[in-house]
Amino acid sequence: MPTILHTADIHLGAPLGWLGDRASDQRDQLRLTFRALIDMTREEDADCLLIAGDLFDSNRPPASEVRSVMRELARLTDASEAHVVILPGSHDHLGEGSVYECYANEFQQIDRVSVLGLGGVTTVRVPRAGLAIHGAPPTSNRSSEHQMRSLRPDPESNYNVAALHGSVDLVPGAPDDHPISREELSAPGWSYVALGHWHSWKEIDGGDAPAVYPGAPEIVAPDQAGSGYIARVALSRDGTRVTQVAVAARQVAETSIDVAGAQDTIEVARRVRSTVPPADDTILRISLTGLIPLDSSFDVRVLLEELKGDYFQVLPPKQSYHVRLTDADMDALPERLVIGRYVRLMRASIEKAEDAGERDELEAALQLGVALLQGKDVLS
Ligand SMILES: [Mn+2]
Repeated sequence: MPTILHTADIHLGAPLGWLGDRASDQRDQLRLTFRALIDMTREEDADCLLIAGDLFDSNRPPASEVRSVMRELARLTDASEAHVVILPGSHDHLGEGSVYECYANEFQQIDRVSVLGLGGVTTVRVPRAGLAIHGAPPTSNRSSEHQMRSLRPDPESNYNVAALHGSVDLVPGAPDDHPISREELSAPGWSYVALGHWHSWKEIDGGDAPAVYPGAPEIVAPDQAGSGYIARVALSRDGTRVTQVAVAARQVAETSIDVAGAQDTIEVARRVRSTVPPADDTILRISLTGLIPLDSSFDVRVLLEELKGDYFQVLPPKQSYHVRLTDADMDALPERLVIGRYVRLMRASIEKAEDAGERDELEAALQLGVALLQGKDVLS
């Protein structure tokens, strides 16, 4: 039974600045994950490793990045009968000066490695599997061209696979985001549609053949719940079976922490750790909510320091908590201080509020104003 390992959006060489001082560790991980896919293809004796766009994060990756990909591809094809089919994507689109044009000779010299579109080739055959893979890659970062429209299944092959890098169900207002229509996906004669561009696992319903976005195999952006997979595609006369296979070394954990009643940073850190257990493969995204006591010594910068080392990385928290002021707290603020004057003026306004909506707004402004006057970083 012919099998394909389908991946996309590896984004080798991505800057990953959002990871701060761990960016280069994650760039290394992208290479290691790619290497693991090479090993998996060899160990499973898959017929084809299919990369549906954005193998590279840009068309000008450092030479060392390209060479390391070449080495891995040669390592695979030396040790197995697998074919590797690469579809250029949006970041690494095909064209003059693109990474695939610049290194065209080197890519073509590796046995059984094909770049779709290079030299005008839009069909690659894998004879031992009776398989034909088709793709007409983007030639620019944005395009309103429909890649699927020029592809035709080969009647001589047992199985036909379309590889596309683009958007099924376009975001409104982005007609040039490499459109793919559902109607195109339901064209007859296809066994599988290998999609790339969307970074989370997504199965597109409606067509005869399964159409799947495997998503990025390793995290490349913070808002990617659902990435970290590849698709294992088994083709047979009875139909195509797609399995979701987890491959990522790291994942993003998102959590909302209620800071209510926390007297200090240690207490907030304890709440974080009990919600998301420390793990060095976890990228933590926290959002802080609730009302914190006026006399709390909680400090976000100290929290980040405190949690550093417990996780792979802790991203700067989203802060939507407020400092809670009791009536007694407010009475205790001396009127000669700006904060005391502010509280008294705001309370007078709240008393004169005309309706509940206005009162709520003024109360929120009071809490926020007090936090700001105390030098707390509540606006970021
Ligand atoms: Mn893309």
